[in-house]
Amino acid sequence: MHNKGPAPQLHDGSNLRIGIVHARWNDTIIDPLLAGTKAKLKECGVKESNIVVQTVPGSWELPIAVQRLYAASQVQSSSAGSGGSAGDLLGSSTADLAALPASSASTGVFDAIIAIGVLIKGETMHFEYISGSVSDGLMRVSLDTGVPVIFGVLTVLTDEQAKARAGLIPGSHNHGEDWGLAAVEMGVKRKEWA
Ligand code: DLZ
Repeated sequence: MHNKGPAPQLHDGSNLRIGIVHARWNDTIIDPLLAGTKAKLKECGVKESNIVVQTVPGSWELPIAVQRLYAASQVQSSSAGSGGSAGDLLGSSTADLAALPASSASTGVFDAIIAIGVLIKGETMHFEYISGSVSDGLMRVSLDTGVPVIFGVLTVLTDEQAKARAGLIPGSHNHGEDWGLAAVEMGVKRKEWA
């Protein structure tokens, strides 16, 4: 059965700064989800230099990474011009930062952060513990900080279900696109509601 999401809304993301944190588990599913997310951000006008991508080992690490990335952007914003970056404060790998042209890496508080992970149920209770904690953790970070955190975590029972949500099966939809649109809409609305 296919769940119907909301009709896509395109908002103007040209003034937004968006963070993406993704897990590295299940990378064959993560990669197309990340690509779909970024494609929609750009379609909404978000500049490449205003998209900061960080990685963590697995989905369990997503809440702390989102929290630190946001906190780092606040520190960086209040000492603008000091030359640091949110990535430095998060302790990111240079490989992640290398994805951004150093000269164009923007500074400022994130308007929204997208957390991307793929949890596939195995034979043990890992799935249940991680998916519950991660969803609770991401909601908590969002409410505690006031930054919209987009829930880009697939919690699926099979590889097939994951592929069908990453656009990897003919005719299927890439959910990353929805996450990109949601981030822009919530980033714009957050500014309006400030
Ligand atoms: C350990 C684990 C397992 C079994 N499955 C997944 C998964 O399907 N997706 C995912 O993102 N991460 C998984 N992990 C790793 C945990 O999220 C975490 O990175 C480790 O337990 C280290 O804290």
